[in-house]
Amino acid sequence: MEETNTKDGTDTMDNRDTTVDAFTRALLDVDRLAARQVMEQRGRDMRPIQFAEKVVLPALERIGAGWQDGSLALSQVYMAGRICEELIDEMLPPADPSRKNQPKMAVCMLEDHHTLGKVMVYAVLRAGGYDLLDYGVVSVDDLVDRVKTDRVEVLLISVLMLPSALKIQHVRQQLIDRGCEVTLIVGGAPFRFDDQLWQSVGADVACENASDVIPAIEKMMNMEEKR
Ligand code: B12
Repeated sequence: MEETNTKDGTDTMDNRDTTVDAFTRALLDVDRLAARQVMEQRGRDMRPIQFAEKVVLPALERIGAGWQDGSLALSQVYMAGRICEELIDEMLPPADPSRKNQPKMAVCMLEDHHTLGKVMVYAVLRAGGYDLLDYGVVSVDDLVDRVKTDRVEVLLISVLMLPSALKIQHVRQQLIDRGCEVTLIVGGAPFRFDDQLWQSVGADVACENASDVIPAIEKMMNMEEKR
């Protein structure tokens, strides 16, 4: 059975499932206090990013599946998302004061209002010592204008809807047309469902989790140095 990196090494999948159950229940009851209690209890032996990825993400996926099969209302999905947003904001650490020597970076959601993935990517990078611009929700044209003006070298795009993911190819094409050499790192549910999608929309890298972003950027920087 898979183990997580806990202090005493006792966090089995069963433990984690119980935590996901308790957290999901709290979200569906719109019980912020109970959700926070689960977070605080698990926070003793899980790093914040682990909690976000191993508990928050599966709980929201379960709730999303409930909405798809008609057993839950969109309002429940919405409130669950809002509570998670507040908790993630609170638990992910603030910026590391020692900023890294790094390429100019920006993160955005492309015509998509599913904010949690982007919030996590931004927080992980800031906590890891990277500085980056946060464009929020942008359209293709607006994004390309801003990337050009800000001379962005690495662009991180988060999308959760397939139509938004497909728009990334227009971003890539416009960047080429306007002579911008930009590394595109993408993430979000459509890329988890289809592992070839990132290539077909012209991205350079796809990350499954927010915590994969730092290794991806480091690898990219090492490759640049060797050129
Ligand atoms: C919560 C939720 C909502 C909430 C959003 C609340 C909020 N403030 O974010 C609300 C209720 C508002 C909502 C609305 C809608 N939703 Co919705 N929603 C979800 C749900 C259940 C969970 C999404 C989520 O927050 N997950 C948790 C976060 C943390 O996960 P994540 O974003 O994937 O991020 C992780 C990784 O992907 C990665 N990552 C993400 N981005 C990036 C980027 C980079 C650079 C990197 C490195 C990593 C990375 O890091 C994170 C983990 O570490 C999903 C179901 C699902 N399976 O994803 C549906 C889902 C995304 N929604 C869907 C739909 C259709 C909608 C609506 C159109 C519904 C409607 N009819 O109105 C609207 C559209 C809103 C809009 N215009 O954007 C569909 C999309 C289908 C599709 N294929 O296109 C899904 C898949 C549900 C489904 N199965 O049908 N939704």
